[in-house]
Amino acid sequence: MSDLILHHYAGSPFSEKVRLVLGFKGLTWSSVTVPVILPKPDVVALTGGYRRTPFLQVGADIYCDTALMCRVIDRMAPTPPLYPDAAGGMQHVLAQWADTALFWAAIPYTMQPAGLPHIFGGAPPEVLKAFAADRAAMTAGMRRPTTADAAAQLHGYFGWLEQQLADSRLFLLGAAPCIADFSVAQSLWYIRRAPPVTHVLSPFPKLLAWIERVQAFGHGRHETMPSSEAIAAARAAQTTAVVPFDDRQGFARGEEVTVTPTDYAQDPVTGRLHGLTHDEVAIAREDERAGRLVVHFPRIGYQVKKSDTAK
Ligand SMILES: N[C@@H](CCC(=O)N[C@@H](CS)C(=O)NCC(=O)O)C(=O)O
Repeated sequence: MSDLILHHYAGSPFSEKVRLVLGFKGLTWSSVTVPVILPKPDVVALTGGYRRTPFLQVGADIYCDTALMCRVIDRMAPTPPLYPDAAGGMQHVLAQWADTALFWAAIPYTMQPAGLPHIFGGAPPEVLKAFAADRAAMTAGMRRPTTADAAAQLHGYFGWLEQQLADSRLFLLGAAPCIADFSVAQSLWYIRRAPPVTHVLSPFPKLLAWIERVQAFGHGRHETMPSSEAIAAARAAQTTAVVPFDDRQGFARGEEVTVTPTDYAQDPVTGRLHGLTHDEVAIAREDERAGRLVVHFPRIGYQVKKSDTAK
């Protein structure tokens, strides 16, 4: 069994981002398939309520959000670097743009009627209906672009990226890949799963050659693991992550807080503050089946709030 357990599903773009990072690093990992829609009892046992996909488990440490997961993978396996100095600070900015603006154009674009059968592989209408209802509830309050809006946005975005590759560099920010390549790749990977809609990429030959290079990293080596085994592994382990505590942020170590995504799938996770920095918040919680866990989130994109029930 590998130390790294990725909880994911095949058709998830954010999971593909992490699978490609694992491939780039040449790592071996355990693969737990999670449900595509709620309910997700075995996910919630480990995360405490966070339902998004993927998440990473290292023993009793649970890492939510790919922004943090990628940093953890890079810390555990530093070579080749995922954040090369040569790619500078803009690699983070570009990755964040790709994980938000580009992603939210690529998803609605691909889910147009011509793309849907390829995404759902001939699943019966009830499955599509249940998926649509689940995602509508998860993104309540968000205004999603129409297919025409999304196609226009993608044309603009892909033009920017094509221009970036115009000097025949191999990767977006230089000769070596960096985090931005993997964040951008997930959206192109998703569109390319639906051949009738991939024509949006046709005017961008350098971008098409680039995505082939990124996808060639593959996914590393992985073995399937049932979720019950992942829960048992968490129960048998103790947290090993050391997260410093910055007491200038208005919280006390051990205080009960909730951590909630600020964009969508706003399910709060409650626990006692274990670590807090400008980059990360870690909370300790108990689960009946999984035992004592530490659940980690990035600081960007999450609200940390004193819990109403805190004493
Ligand atoms: N900011 C999050 C976004 C993750 C995300 O939105 N994942 C999608 C799947 S690609 C999701 O959670 N969909 C709902 C679900 O799987 O339950 C990250 O980087 O991990």
